Amino acid sequence: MAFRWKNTLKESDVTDEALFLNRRQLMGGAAAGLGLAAAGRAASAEEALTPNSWEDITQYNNFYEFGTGKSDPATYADELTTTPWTVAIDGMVDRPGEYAFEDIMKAMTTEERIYRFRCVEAWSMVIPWNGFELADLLDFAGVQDSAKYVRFETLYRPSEFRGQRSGWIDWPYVEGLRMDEAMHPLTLMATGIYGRDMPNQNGAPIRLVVPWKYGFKSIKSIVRITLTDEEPVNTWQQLQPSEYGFYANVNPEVDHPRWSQATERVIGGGLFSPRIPTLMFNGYEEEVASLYEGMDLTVQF
Ligand SMILES: Nc1nc2c(c(=O)[nH]1)N[C@H]1C(S)=C(S)[C@@H](COP(=O)(O)O)O[C@H]1N2
Ligand SMILES: [Mo]
Repeated sequence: MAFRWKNTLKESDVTDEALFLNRRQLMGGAAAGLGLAAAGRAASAEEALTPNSWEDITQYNNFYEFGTGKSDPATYADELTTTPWTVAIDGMVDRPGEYAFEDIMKAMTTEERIYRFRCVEAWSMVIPWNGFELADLLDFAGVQDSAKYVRFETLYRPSEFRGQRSGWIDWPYVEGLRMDEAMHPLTLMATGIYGRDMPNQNGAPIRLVVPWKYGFKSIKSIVRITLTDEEPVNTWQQLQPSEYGFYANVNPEVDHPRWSQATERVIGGGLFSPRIPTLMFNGYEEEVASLYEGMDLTVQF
């Protein structure tokens, strides 16, 4: 059963960003009630994180469907239409279907999660997401025992995604998770930021957020979720397998072949943008290290 933590205030209590910035994420009493040994694993979730500004989060993006520049997603975001939107859930599930985004939202309860976000390019932010646990959506669809992985696909629509008119990436963008990673309570399907609907440049209307992995795992604008028994080949692994793997766990001890992963540049620091040490599993080690026991993380990077 999933553990949960709640915020001290609900979205309805948020009057402005300044108030928002004063909030802390707290471990909910619910988790203790479930009898989980919450103390250790709550450590990073409980820590006060100061989110980046709305501007940082929505003006400095990676979303190659809109172009490769950091400001391309914000510049061309309006070219994408996100209504109507459906998410196909298929493969090894009991209730496959084309689910309308609104129906998913009716079935799920969203909450706020303030997470660290670390790109493989060695920059980072702190982002206040709104969303629900992927596990809840997978339970809703009914995962069959034969399923070992989850494969995600982004919308393919070159008429609106100008980046898809060039073919250097084999569109659509694809990502994947192992089943235990997908079911982990930190793994979020995000539908908003700062209590507002997800901006297009951040992956509207629904995207994945896996806070202990490099940002490229957090696939945007999802239209298909497939339960499978084969490890999916994700887009960056397909493009450059010597540099990007399937797991992509944040790890300061395993450098990218072309740069160090030991530190990261904090977005929003202006000219004096500080570099801070990168944390193992991006600071979520207590919660997720057990998933990778016995694995050589230098080989399965
Ligand atoms: N479909 C799709 N998803 C994507 C990407 C992309 O280019 N296309 N870029 C990834 C990378 S490299 C990062 S760092 C994050 C950036 O998310 P953000 O712009 O919301 O910060 O989105 C990830 N998800
Ligand atoms: Mo990234």
